[in-house]
Amino acid sequence: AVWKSGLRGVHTEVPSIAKSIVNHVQTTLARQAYNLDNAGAYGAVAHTVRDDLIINWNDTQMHYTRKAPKRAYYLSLEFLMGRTLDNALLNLGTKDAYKESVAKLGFNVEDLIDSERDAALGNGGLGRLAACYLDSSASQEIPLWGYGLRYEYGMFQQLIATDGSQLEAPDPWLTHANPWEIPRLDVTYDVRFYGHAERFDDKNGIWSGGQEVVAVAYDVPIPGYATKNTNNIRLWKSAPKRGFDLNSFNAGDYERAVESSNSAEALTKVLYPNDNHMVGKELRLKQQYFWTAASLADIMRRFKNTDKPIKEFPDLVAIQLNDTHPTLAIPELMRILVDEEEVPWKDAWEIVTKTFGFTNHTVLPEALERWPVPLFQHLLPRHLQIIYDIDFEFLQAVEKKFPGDREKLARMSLIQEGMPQYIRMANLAVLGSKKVNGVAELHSQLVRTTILKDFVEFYGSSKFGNVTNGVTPRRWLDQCNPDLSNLITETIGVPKTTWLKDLYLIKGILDKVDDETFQKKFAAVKRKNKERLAAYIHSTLGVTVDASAMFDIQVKRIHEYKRQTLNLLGVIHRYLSIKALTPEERKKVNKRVVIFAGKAAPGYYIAKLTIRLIVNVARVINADPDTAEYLTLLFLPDYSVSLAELLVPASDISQHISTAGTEASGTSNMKFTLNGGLLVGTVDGANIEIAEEVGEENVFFFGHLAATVEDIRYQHAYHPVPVEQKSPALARILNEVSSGRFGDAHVYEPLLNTIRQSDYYLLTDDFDSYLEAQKMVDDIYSKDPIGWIKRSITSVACMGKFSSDRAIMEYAEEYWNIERVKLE
Ligand code: 26V
Repeated sequence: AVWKSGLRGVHTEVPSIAKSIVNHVQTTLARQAYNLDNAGAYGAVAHTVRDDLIINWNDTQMHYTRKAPKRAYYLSLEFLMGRTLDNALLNLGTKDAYKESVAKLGFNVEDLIDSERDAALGNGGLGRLAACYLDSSASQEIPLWGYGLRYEYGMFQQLIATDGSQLEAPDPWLTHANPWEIPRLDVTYDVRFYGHAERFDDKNGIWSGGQEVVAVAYDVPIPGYATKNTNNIRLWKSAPKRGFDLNSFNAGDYERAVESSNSAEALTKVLYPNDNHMVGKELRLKQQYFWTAASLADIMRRFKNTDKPIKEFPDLVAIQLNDTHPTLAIPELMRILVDEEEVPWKDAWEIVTKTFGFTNHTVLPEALERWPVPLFQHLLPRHLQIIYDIDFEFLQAVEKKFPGDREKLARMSLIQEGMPQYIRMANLAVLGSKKVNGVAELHSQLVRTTILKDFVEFYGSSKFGNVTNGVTPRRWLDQCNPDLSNLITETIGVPKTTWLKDLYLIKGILDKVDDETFQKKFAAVKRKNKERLAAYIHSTLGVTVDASAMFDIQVKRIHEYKRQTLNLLGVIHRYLSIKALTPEERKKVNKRVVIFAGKAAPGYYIAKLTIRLIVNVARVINADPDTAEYLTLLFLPDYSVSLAELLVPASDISQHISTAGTEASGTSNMKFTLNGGLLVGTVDGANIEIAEEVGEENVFFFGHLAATVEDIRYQHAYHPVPVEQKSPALARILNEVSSGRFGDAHVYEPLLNTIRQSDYYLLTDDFDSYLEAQKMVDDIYSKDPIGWIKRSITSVACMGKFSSDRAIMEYAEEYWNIERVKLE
């Protein structure tokens, strides 16, 4: 294939690959080839692949520069990449050749692949989505770069203590050199903080003094699948502007001498481990400004190299804001244009509002970013002036359109009144953007009718759209489930390199849904994946699970809105029900293995209690000989992208059970369904669109709808009904937990009280409906196994829409107005 054979030496043949590996052992690693361990072999292989990536990277960037097309930039504080080697080999089309070369040298390529550490520069959905979008942009030949931070410590490692509590350990992922990055020590920008700002009558100004920190670029090549196009993620590392303070050094005060250089380096030390929860820390705001300022300076420098007049900036540049985290890019671009480029304010604002797009990923109020004005003023005095100027003009326009509506003005202002005042980043992102979108139909609808309602009335609805999320089928089907991928290829008679880039083509397997031979092969793939997971469970937890049992999986961040507790209470119900049966009756029970995994934010008390309760309930259930054959409950520690790659292909059902209206989209729901696991879910996020595609009869829906949630919360507050009345089954289970049956009764009271008292997430209202859905699952799985397989086949076949290729093309065509630029 063409994309494999670069003119200047992407390694495609076994001898040249082997030669290069040995060469890297001896030179790059400075080691002897004859006593090499797996880690050394991994390093040498990675460096050989890195060479391949760099050749394509260079060719692509040269091609983009020469053609000077409009480019898109994806600004994201998180890129949850996972491992790179396997994906690079797949996308380059060289996996077989490498496998053979590595074998010749006495190693197994799968072992090397598994020895790689995850790049975990993200919390969850938002960061993993960014990683899928980069893969899709390169694969679809869309000229796009990601911009982010090069955190020295990624997402913390999760340990589970003997009492079941989550413990956190740092993730020093860079301690063994990272072969997947290219340091660009010559690409640097100075970024200012603090200091003094002056503003003049034309709304231009000067910002001076304060402290400067240097941003240093590190590039991560992103190969497209079955194309030479290789995109880029540019990650910034902070460094002190001057090595250290020589005066203090000479005076013998060594601590003082390195103080400011340490504080500069602290900026990119660590990823904030909060997901869907805002904490107003100065260091976080510093990270946001450091990253947006460096990225914009870099984008501006690239634009200026084209020698186009500044008003054509939006014809060559589209910048997508991944949530509000990079919203400072809006006042920063204004500052560059007005203060540095001397563009009149009005023209500058026109440029800005043609350049940016804003994606919202949550409507949870506690996740909406607001910064205290005093903190902001101290750190970014000039940007505060600019924000005040934007706000002033905007409020005048609102007043003109809706005269006398003081409350509307107060709601829409960039400044929230109070002591202190706050800056509302979502409002700023809306004002500064050409288009705003949510991440699934229901979510985008909620954005338009709740948090941004006033803005829709003001701007009109055409500014507010939807792009339903997607996932890359390269990692989330071909890499994690090669047997299913091969089965699809042989069944639909279309080459893998075609259907993996046009996922709608997998519909072809529908022809075989009634074919017994195909059903058997399909079921055998699932079984093998479950056995692979069972082996992992045995090796990590020492627990033996029966791969013939139903595997029921809920893996995602631990959060009240995602309702892991609802699942757990359902498991306790199942346990008590089985226990109440006679040994004879038990023989008819559908066997289940229920698996949880996920991290809790270190400061999120209730989420951490949830983990502790899961672990302790598991301890009791798994030790009970009456039920052991029928029910196993597991909490797998340290959930990660790599662990997801093992879990996703092995589910019979997976759970996506957020309170309706709270989960913006979800993306693991797409991954599980694409791999033949059925969904138990609420009518929320992308669950709805998955059901539209695969057929509602193939999804186990339950629970109240988003439209009624507010009314129910009102009832909770003003006409509360005791749990005993609403759901006797639930009341009994809560009492069992309170009675100490699962240990430490008093420890769990705060968690149980969230349900007994305000029950904000409606567990009491949805519990019985949840049990009914689970009963349907049990009935169909145990009584109609063929029917189950057919549902599973049909689901896979209908998942074409959820490729991130579709999503990235929607952004390209409808939001950025950019086209493919193929490297020949
Ligand atoms: C927000 C914040 C708030 C400030 C402090 C730290 C922090 C860190 C991350 C976030 C992002 C929250 C939004 C988020 O992750 N949303 C998820 O986005 C997924 C991709 O669109 C979507 O599938 C999930 O449903 C949604 O929860």
